[in-house]
Amino acid sequence: MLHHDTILEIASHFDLGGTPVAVKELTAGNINITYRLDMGAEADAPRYVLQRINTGAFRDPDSLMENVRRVTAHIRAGLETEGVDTERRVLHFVTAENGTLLYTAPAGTAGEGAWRAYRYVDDVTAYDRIEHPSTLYEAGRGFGEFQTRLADFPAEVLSETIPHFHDTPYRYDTFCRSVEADRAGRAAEVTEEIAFINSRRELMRSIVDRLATGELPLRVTHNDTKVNNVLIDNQTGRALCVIDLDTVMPGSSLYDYGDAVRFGACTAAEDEEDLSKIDFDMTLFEAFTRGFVEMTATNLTRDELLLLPLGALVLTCELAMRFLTDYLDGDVYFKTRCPAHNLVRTRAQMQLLCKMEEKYDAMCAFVASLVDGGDAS
Ligand code: GN1
Ligand code: MG
Repeated sequence: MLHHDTILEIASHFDLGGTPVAVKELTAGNINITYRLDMGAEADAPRYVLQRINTGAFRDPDSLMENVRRVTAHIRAGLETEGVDTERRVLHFVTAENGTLLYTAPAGTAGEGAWRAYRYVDDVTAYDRIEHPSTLYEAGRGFGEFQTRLADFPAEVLSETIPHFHDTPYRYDTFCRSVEADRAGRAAEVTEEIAFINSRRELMRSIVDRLATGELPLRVTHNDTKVNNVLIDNQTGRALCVIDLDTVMPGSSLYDYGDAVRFGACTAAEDEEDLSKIDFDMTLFEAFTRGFVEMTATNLTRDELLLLPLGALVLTCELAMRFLTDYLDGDVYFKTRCPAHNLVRTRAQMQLLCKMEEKYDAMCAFVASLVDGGDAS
């Protein structure tokens, strides 16, 4: 964690209406560095999130914040039209002294880099593991609603914050180059994992190829839908607000659905070492799917809905490959807690993918039953 004084100095460049009395690091993300700022000891004192954008991953933070500004404004406007109180239903970013949503701390200073702040949403949980199907159902509704709210957002105004983010064949080429370069000298110890990825090469083309032919439409999507990116109200148990908007870009609905199911219906953590604990839970899968389809059925095409389970397979394989690529590159992208962390993550995603492959027909049958029973067209 950065020094307390450094964080307070960074915070002083934002219009927070005072000086924080407490700072806490929030460690759930794998990319950005995140702190919660408490503006007073009282329970109802305002709180903020202060976050340093990882500019190794996001090369152009100004364009990124412009995307975020537009997307949150669009969602806010939609909620207002419906007469909904927007306070806890969309992120509210705070203006910095330069009038933008970004403060850039000078190079060479302790806090150097691009910072942003937003109002902390109180009395909510961002679940790392969801065990109750009813909560996962809500997460499905939350991401489905997000997708639907952006259905009329003009995709052409969005910058690509990470080019080729879910361009899985492109990532496969990058992976092959990393195997070849073997920069960290680790390729010889992971031949089985490399072979596993190579054997799924065709699978990894299956969304991008369908986008290219038009079989799947290009939409504005979130692209990073781990279930801890939807805030669940502690009082009502309902999904309130989708967070982590850095990768909102044109993409496929299968990415959002697939990544959420990958994370949410797994019986263990993303970096579980004991592979016997990793399974794909059909009850959780069904709950998420029910919520997501309920909120998107009038928006997505019938073919798209029927193909949703493919998203879970592709995104799980893609992430196994991304973790393995980072392991081969010497851990330069994802935050890691130990040298084997990316390899442990790779193996966990491989195990999960095998479990999904076993259950794939059942997954498709469930989605088909929802689509046939509903009003999707
Ligand atoms: C990263 O930072 P976080 O945890 O929200 C990554 C996602 C991965 C995820 C795996 C910009 O997300 O793509 O699925 O880790 N985000 C980026 O845990 O690469
Ligand atoms: Mg993220």
